[in-house]
Amino acid sequence: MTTESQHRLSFAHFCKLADGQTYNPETVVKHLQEFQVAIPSWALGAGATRFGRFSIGGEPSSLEQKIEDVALVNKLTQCANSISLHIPWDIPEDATAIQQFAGEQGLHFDSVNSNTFQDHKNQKHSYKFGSLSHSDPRVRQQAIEHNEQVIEIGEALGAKVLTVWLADGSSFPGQSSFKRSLEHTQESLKAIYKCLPEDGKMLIEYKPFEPSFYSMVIPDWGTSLALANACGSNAFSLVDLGHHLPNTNIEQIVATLQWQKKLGGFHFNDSKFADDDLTVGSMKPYQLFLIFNELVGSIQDENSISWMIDASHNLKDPLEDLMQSLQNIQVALAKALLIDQRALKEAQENNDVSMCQQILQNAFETDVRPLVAEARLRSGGVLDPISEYRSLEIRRQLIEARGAHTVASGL
Ligand SMILES: [Mn+2]
Repeated sequence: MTTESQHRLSFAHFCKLADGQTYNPETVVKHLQEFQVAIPSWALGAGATRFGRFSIGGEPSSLEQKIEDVALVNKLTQCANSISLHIPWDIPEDATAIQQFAGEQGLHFDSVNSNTFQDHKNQKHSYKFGSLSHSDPRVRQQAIEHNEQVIEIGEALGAKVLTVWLADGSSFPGQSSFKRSLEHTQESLKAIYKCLPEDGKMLIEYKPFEPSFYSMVIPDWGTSLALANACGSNAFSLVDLGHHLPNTNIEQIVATLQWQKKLGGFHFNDSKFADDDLTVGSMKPYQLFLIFNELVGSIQDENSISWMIDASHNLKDPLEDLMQSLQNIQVALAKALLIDQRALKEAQENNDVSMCQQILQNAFETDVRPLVAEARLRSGGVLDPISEYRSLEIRRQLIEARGAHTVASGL
């Protein structure tokens, strides 16, 4: 474990070595302090596979408790000042009171997520065979109205971003018509889009497979982009790192969507196969760095992308998992900010392939942890969030207060 005085030494050492480099450590620290990632309300309990769920104890059982958990993560890390809600898992009974409660803890609501991938209590029509793409107009209308309700809840909470992810698809060839499903989806999304507030945004998330195995109605960025374009200027694509087939060049997708000015949201996680929802940066940190290399332009200009962690698994303490994810996001961002973009452009123009690789790897191999810790300390966080969390025995206290067998709402 690094002590505060060791940190001072390593930060001073980093700054000294940065003499003559193209980056300014102070500027990187400033960018790190400004970069905030939303925490979803479903990432605070033990996640699950479809085979089982193992409670970790002390899980939040109300929206207030979820807000308290996010506030705790933010207090230690100072880079997670917003919360993203899943409706209907977390419908606030009194939106004004909840917004105030979150505000008192330094948090705001970032985005609201609709859910038409499972049937809700007292719902008239089933989503078993789809929602916005369903062959039956009554089901589509019900799903549209659900999204409208989510927009309203978001507005009451000060969240202007609606994220739509559809589980719609087919598991057997011939089960549904690709074209008709897309036409229905487009028509439904346009109806939802009309209900957005003027400064609201709609983010359309894609996924190549699962829960449907033969086809998903919105399987890729191209389909998501086409639908966003059909809706209007406030509709965007959302990239979830786990929603790609193995070996997909996600950084290129990010660049393409930025080129089209249609990258609106980003869900961080990591995976070995596809939607594994593992800790950000735990599997492919170089890929994360390359993605941030594409993103740094928009981070430095104007931050209009909604950033969120979308991970949930069943082994670690979820709060520790979130703190590790946040650290890895900041590390990847800091490394991307070290890249000598001018030299990279020159090497690219000269087709100097070795130098291009060298420039990226020089940045990637730099230990930026002193910069990340410095940013955290300057913002009022702690040097080592997980050590602090463990030495304060927070999980033990949560179990004492909430019980050993509580289960957070969600999957
Ligand atoms: Mn997602």
